[in-house]
Amino acid sequence: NTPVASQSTSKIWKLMEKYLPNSKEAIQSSVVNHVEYTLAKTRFDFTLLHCYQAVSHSVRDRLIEAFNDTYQYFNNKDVKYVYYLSLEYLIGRCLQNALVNLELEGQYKEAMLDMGYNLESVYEQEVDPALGNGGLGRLAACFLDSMATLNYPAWGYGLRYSYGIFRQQIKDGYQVEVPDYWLDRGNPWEIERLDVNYQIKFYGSITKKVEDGKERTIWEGSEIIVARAYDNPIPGYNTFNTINLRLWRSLPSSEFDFKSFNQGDYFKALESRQRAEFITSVLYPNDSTYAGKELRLKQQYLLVSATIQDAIRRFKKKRKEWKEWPKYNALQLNDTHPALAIVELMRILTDIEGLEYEEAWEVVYNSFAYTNHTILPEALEKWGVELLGNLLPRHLEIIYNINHIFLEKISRKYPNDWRKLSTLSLVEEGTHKTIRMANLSIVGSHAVNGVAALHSQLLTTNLFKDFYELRPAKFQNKTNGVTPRRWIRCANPGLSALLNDVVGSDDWILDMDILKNFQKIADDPAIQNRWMQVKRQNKEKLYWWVKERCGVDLNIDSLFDIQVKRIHEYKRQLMNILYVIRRYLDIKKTPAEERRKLFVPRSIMFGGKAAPGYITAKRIIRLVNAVSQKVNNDQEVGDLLKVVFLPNYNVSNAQVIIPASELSQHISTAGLEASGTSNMKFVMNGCLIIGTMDGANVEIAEEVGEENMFIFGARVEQVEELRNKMRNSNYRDYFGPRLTEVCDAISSDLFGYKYDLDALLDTIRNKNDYYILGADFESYCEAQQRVDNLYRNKSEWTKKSILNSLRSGKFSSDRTIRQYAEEIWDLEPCEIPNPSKSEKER
Ligand code: GL9
Repeated sequence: NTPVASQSTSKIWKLMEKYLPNSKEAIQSSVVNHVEYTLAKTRFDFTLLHCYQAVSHSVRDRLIEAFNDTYQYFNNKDVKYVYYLSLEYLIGRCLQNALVNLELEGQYKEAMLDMGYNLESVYEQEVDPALGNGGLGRLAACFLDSMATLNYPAWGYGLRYSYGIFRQQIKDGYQVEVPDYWLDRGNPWEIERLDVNYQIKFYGSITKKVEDGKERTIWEGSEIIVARAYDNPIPGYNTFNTINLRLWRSLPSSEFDFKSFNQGDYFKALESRQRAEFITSVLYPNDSTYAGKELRLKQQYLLVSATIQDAIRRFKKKRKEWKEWPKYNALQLNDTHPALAIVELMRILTDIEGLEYEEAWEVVYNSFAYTNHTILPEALEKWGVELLGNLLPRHLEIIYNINHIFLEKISRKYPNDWRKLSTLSLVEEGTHKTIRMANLSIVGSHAVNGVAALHSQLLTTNLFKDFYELRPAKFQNKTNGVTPRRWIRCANPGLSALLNDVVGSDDWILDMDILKNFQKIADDPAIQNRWMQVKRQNKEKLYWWVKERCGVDLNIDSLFDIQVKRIHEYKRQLMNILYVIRRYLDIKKTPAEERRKLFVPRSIMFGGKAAPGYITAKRIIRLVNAVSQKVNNDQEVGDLLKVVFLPNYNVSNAQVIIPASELSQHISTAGLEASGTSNMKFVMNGCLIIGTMDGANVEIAEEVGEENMFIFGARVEQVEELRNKMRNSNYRDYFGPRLTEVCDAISSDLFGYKYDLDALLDTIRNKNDYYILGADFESYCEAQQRVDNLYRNKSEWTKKSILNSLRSGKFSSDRTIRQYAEEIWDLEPCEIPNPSKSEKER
């Protein structure tokens, strides 16, 4: 594998110094080149899909130029890197994003139109890579965009699942999951690195050896596989910097199956190869719940081990001492899923590199940081010691070691405080002994953060209280953010053009805070009109989307009221649909001639996937569809009320749905939504929020003003008391008459599906309304009344919509990433020189 240095290779490098030109002719010829030589297509079998593939390859060429230059430059400058470790990345479609970030969208649009293709329909050919579940995975993707844009030397590391999150179909009102084999048509964006492979070991045994009076541990794995790198260039906006999302794929290792071949069992050898490939085959489709499966632990360890080996190989080239590692490397854990990285680095440093335990711990502790994304107890990862000890025996031993040393310190500080010892311990004792991955992550990291102010505060006062008291300085807040490149510039071109006109440039894309300087336009009738036009065009696009996929004809003038997110009891889609039923019953009770006076026409849309095993969530989808069927076919109601379930909510659908929304629902039980990130996208796109004081909603209210939102419901301090009150009473009392009547209507079989729907209602009726729907319902109805009242005044509504958007600057992920870089990673930007425009346009 050694490169041959000779005259001819230096000729290669000389030739490679040229950059691809970006004139219309040059773009056209590069596209046509790929049609002929990459796709081997002729004019007779050339489809729109092939057009997409050729265009993507031509854009990929440009990305690769920038990509190679970027890491070469970083390397020459001897920079510190941040490694972002995540089991999930929901990057969404790449083509438009790449063109926008390379500032080539205009040129490509023109070049393609000239050849008879509309670029927008080319975009539609791309499959949506969906290697994540929801907010956590999408956050990782927004962070990559911001890290590239802000010129931070960064790497994203994850897994290249063959199957992403399932595709959701709705059959007879039920969710049906269809496997998402997203690589079906190839993936022009990735670069397979045939030469970047690492061995990953599982199972086996450990032996101790004494060498020169020092004990050494040797772990011999009994199953060895290979992780291979697939690189995905992530371009920054308005910079040449392009960073790498490196995804690992599991493959069989050739050494391993020699054994079987020698034994003459050919088919057994093949089977073991397939088992190896299976590891990165499918993303676990759970949102905020821990499943405890061995295959998942294998996935986690594969990511961790391959990434740490890659980072070490890179560091070793620098020929520095190990104690300098934290000066050159920051490792960020996206939740506890990759927490074994802490242990893996400890293992390599002590067992292989021969460092003393304390030296190794300094290196590890000062480079790792951990982000917590939820306080839901069912999400906390706790690996059984049998499972962990069987798959990774040496890692379990190291965890026990870390725990032993940690608990000794604790008992010196708090003698005889058994409660503290047992809550802080990495090990949960009991009949089923487990390792608490959150505790491991906290102990092994120099910084721990929550994802919104309220959430970070709850971590220090509840979930991690004892850790906080031990080391308060370790705990931080980093309020989430979203990238305005994808969520305004790509998703809402109409609004982007309007903002360009208002600001006089597109500087807001890199500095959302400047929008605040233009707040006086909110009162300007001409701007208000244009603002409404943009919203209407976006609503029209969604209108057609809904008509095609759901067969429902919406009234474009009705209020578009949308709740899209994973289906979960704590997010309370159930409360939303119960209110819809309340509204339906009220409309029916009102004399026909008074209805239009009392009710604003509304189109209420739901979207989101339920985890395949989450029965209550699936019943919520069933209820929404049952109500939709009844209400949409009720002639009396007409366009006053339409209810739609939007199938297969994902990133590319979100890019259509969010800009079209006028009212957006973020109504979780106070204290349970760590942050939320779609709330930020909706606000940027001029939607008004109806929501509880939860997660980032609290900070959104601070920024845009409570008077520009519809806030309702119990505050976090009240929730526990309300739960207690309900526990001691009949649901008819804590529901109140309006909600009781709704439940009775469902139980009377008004919507059919009585068995499923009664079971669903029992989750809130039987003195166990944990998410306090009953307690918040009246306040929710009042907030909905305020929505109707305001919507009647188009100008007032539009004014608030404008203010929401102009005041949303805080929620750009650029702000978030700067804070991580300065307050956790200690990382400096490093911008690579942009090859002169003239050179590119040659
Ligand atoms: C989540 C939280 O529930 C969200 O409130 C938060 O905005 C995101 C990003 O920080 O993280 N935590 C979590 O487990 N999920 C979230 O969305 N769920 C998944 O995406 C798996």
